[in-house]
Amino acid sequence: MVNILGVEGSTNSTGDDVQKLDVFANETFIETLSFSGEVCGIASEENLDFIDLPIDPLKKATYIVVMDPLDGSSNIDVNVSVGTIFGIYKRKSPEDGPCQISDFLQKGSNLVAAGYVLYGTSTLLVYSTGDGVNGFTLDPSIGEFCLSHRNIQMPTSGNYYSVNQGYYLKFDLEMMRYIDHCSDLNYRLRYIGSMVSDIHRIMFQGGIFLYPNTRKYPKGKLRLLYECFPMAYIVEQAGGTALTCKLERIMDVEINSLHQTSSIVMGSKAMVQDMKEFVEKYGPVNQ
Ligand code: AHM
Ligand code: MG
Repeated sequence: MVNILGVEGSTNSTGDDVQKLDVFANETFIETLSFSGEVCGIASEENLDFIDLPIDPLKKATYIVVMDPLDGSSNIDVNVSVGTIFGIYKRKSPEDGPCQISDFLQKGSNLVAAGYVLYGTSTLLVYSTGDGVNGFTLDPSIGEFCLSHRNIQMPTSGNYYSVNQGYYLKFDLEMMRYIDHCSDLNYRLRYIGSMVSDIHRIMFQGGIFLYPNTRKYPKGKLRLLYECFPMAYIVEQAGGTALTCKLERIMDVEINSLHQTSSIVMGSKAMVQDMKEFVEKYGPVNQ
């Protein structure tokens, strides 16, 4: 049997256990991107620092890739869907020199493309270059992703809310009140613990996804660069909204370090608007 399941033995930059499949996915993506000729630097959730790739003067690679190679790692060993999240930027530093940290510390609004891969009942690539979102399903018989979901539009409202409700008592008052409201309206709670899967449902059926700040993660748990920016980009491109719990547009949040985290609320426009009203009503006066 291939030795690919279970923990690898180390922890990542935010203290989570690293799984063997995290390492495998990370190494595979880095190797593939290194040979693409298009990418000059990579920042991965699994690496403390960014990777500066050697420059091929003939190809002049100008793209920066940020990625969470395997998101939802706690689901790996129990065969539940996981995903890959990635974002693509243009480098800012001169093309003939090494990459700089400033090439990576770019706001979400600078992304030129982003996407995710969902490893579910089929393998699906959902991708945008800033002109809508399309989905491509892997056809294993030819080894290609084929266009299967053209111009995905997120419903403006829905019946699903997705949050780790086990942390309810650790949320701020306004988030508790909003979650009570979701329950009062008989919204259906769905939480896989794999953001790609949770968002993917919302992309097609409408709903809201929340990962608020908690006592354990006062600044939120999800990483801006590898998780929040790319997913917010896709959500906005599909017609949805993505905000922090302080109501700042995710794409405009200043980023100062590679592994910076944020609270996040995203999904159907009307539902995020509803949540916004709860923050305005119950949140601290001077946010
Ligand atoms: P990971 O990148 O280590 O897998 O963490 C990210 C995941 C998200 O996919 C998911 O929304 C969240 O962590 C679940 O966290 P929790 O178990 O605290 O609810
Ligand atoms: Mg991960």
